[in-house]
Amino acid sequence: MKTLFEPCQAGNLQLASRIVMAPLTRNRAPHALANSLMAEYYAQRAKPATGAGLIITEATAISHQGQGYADVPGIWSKEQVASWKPVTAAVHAQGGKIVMQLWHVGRVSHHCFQPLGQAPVAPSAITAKTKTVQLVEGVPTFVATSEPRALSILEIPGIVSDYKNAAQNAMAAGFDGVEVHAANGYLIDQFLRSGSNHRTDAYGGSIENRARFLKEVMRAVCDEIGGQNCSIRISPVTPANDAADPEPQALFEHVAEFLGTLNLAYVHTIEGSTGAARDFYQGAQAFDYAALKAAYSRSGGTGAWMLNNAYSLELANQAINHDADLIAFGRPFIANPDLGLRLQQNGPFNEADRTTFYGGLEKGYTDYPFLNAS
Ligand code: 8OZ
Repeated sequence: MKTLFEPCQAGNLQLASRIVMAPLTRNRAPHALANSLMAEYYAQRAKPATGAGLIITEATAISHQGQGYADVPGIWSKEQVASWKPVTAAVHAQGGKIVMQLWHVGRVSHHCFQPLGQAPVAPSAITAKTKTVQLVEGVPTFVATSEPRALSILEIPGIVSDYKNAAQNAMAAGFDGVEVHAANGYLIDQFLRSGSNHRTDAYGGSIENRARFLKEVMRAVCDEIGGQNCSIRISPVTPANDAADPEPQALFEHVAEFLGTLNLAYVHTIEGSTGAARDFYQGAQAFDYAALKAAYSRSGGTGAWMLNNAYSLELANQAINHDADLIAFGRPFIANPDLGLRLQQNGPFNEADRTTFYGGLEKGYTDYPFLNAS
């Protein structure tokens, strides 16, 4: 019997446990800069014996154009790189590991977050039926996304290059690697799915064409910092942010088969509906995750297989003995800085307070009690 509390090698990441802190947007990075409160929050969760074996940062914008929410951080400027160094140092001081999640929101944005107040960009000019978060006098407020404009094919290499630079910047800031955010209806996912991609050029139409942007981004990032330092997050059937495709099985098996050629550290899959039902699916039948993994292995993929979405301790240990190497926990890590210890003892667990998820300061961020202090 394997357990969550054992080491795991994932590419260049030597992890002391199989417990991963999932990426969590918290909207506490004014001016798109990391800060000392964020360093404290991540450091609280960084010790592998009591916290996470691996931390994945909140989604972090690769460019100003990639921004879609109030007070989320970035990694495109020198100032942003400098702001993250104390965060990686604080995590490493606890013996922890941390990778940065690289994010371009595409159409899930509002023009107020865009350079010169322009329209957000997307594969096609189709507005996402979803909301983004603005802070109105400090209060998180959900607002409809703006109508996007379709990217010209000539603009695509520039965005691929933004991912590459962001990956380089993340390594310069002291991260142990990067995770490309290809999930939850953001830009890469918008290219993948037929609901948001109506292009008639080399980036739309067939599965191969819709996967072209993902492939170009992943190749560029891997070439820049090495596949062993790279990973990806996908969500084959989520409806998050209006993500829609009637045939996710063939699409994502194609993607997985490509990923198997890259020598990645890990592949991170959200099962079902992000933050909701694990058994949700799009398409004619339930999604076959075993076939997804088989497609990855078939093409030589040996990276760690990370799963996420509403895992209990029991379900996590089952998965670790069946199809998973790593399990990512999201909301439980918001409320339990020492989630690793609490899982080892099978509780008790603090409940997360939804009202402090997005925006604010210490409250609901760095003030959740540790087991030994409560
Ligand atoms: C919640 C609120 C804002 C963004 C994701 C980056 O769903 C997010 C996100 C989640 O991947």
